[in-house]
Amino acid sequence: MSETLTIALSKGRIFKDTLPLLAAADIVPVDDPETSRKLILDTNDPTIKLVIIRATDVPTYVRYGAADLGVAGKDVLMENGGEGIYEPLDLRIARCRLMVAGLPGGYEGARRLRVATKFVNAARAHFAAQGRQVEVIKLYGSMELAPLVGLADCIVDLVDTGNTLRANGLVPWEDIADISSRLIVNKASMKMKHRRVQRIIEQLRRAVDGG
Ligand code: PRT
Ligand code: MG
Repeated sequence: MSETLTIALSKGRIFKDTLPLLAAADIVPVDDPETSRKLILDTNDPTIKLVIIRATDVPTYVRYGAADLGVAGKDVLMENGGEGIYEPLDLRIARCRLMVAGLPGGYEGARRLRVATKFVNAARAHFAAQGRQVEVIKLYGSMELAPLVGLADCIVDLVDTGNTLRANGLVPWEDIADISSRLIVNKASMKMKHRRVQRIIEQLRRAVDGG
């Protein structure tokens, strides 16, 4: 009997985009997380389970070894620390850009900029590198509202199509980083379950490369 492997995923776009890659590694979930309330999903392989958790919790499960592998956005890894985990593969899914955005006009006026974001660490690092004095206001969602009601001068948020910015009369001011999702691996699992983990990494790598 082979040891169990656990893979941590979030619902929504990451699950949807990871499915075809997992299928290329012969891993097919038995239940659909969008309709099932189960948090642990069986797969066609009795030794492989998927755990379905919030996107921001994926690195935590992998760091503590509650999951051997996981899929997490680079934004999440930048913000909550990719420390203590391996990041062997860019899966090139759920792509978007981390941007500064605000009302048309951009950086004008000399006063200290107020920035609303859930990415406080990435925002602080970005503006510090520019030598710009900012006050960062932590929000948990709907960042686009902040400049409209005078809570902040600008936001730092993820942008894909730009539709959300446009719908709220905001424009991109600056690019901070290109974002995609990464395969992450627990360090002990990489050693103790080396053969199986390495095999999955290689199968996913081939699928990403279109092979
Ligand atoms: O939704 P929940 O609060 O549970 O968690 P989450 O928002 O962290 O998870 P989820 O599933 O929404 O996002 C998971 C990952 O997908 C993120 O960590 C990113 O790496 C990646 N991703 C890719 C995105 C987007 N594209 C994206 N467009 N995450 C969020 N968005 C949001 C963005 O924040 C903004 O509100 O979509 C809106 C902008 O989209 P456009 O197309 O209007 O520009
Ligand atoms: Mg979301």
